Amino acid sequence: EKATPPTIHLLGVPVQDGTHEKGCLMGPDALRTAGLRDTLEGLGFDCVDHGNLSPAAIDPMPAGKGNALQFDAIASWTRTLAPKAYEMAKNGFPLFMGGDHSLSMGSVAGMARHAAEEGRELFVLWLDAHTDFNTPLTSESGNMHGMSVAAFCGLPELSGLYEAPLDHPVNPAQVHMMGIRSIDQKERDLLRRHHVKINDMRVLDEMGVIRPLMELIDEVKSRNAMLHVSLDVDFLDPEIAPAVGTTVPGGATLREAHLIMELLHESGYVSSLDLVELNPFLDHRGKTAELLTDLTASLFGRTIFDRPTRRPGPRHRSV
Ligand code: 5AB
Ligand code: MN
Ligand code: MN
Ligand code: MN
Repeated sequence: EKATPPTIHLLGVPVQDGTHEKGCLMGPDALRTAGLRDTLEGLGFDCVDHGNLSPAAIDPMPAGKGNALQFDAIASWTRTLAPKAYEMAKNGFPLFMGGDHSLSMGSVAGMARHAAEEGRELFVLWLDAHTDFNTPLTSESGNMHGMSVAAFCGLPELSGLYEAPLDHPVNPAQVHMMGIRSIDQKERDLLRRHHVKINDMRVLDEMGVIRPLMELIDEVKSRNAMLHVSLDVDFLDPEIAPAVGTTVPGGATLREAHLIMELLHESGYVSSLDLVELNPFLDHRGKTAELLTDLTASLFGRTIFDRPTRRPGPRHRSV
């Protein structure tokens, strides 16, 4: 049976209100400049670039924001992005170009709704130095890019971000994190309480990426679920990916990151992707934007040399 490649829907989401560091709003254009679309078309995919999203205005929200900064702005982005993500998912593979990581509050919520409508569950692979599981009550910085996972998992402190309470919150036990090396104290307790699946850097040091990743892929396959991948630039070691405000030393290597993308491609179960936290203002001659483009190419099947492709999953299979 021949697999049909999905159409890739590129969407720029130039949000930067989730962080105090300015520059993420240039992320989508840096990815365009690095040739993301041409690269994907070169791999045989049809691509549609939907341009950049702009958030619809909302009525200011009176209360319940704790110490979160820019709550209303992030709510506007989220309420605009979630339905857009949901619509794009019906017609192919949505690729969200950030923008800071608060983008995932909308992208994942939209994908979760799409998955539920297809009668499937949504798993999330969170590639990040951070767990982004703060709430307005636990966050020390107040920056909302550190609260995305808590939001799309339906923690009540963040429910005001959405138009209506989330019908399809992601199950925290179905959020698998890799690359983690920075967790805040109160965030740690929350992560434990909600059973988020955390593979910290120690796990990668000890067993590499294959074992924890195949554990996730096997679970996704056995449940015939969909898998959303959220790639924060700071997952990568700052030596190879300097264009990010929140660098943490000791990140994933180039080959670890590529191996993850190649295995994800072979799984055939990836439904959608966030490329987030790219801050082109901090880049060196575009190298981080180019690296993200190369990693995305691996996710869509670029190989170093011929390799027999494994059987694609149902997501990419023609009906
Ligand atoms: B990123 C920190 N936990 O809440 C906080 O880059 C960092 O999207 C959040 O992962 C980092 O401010 C958010 C200290
Ligand atoms: Mn993040
Ligand atoms: Mn991060
Ligand atoms: Mn960051």
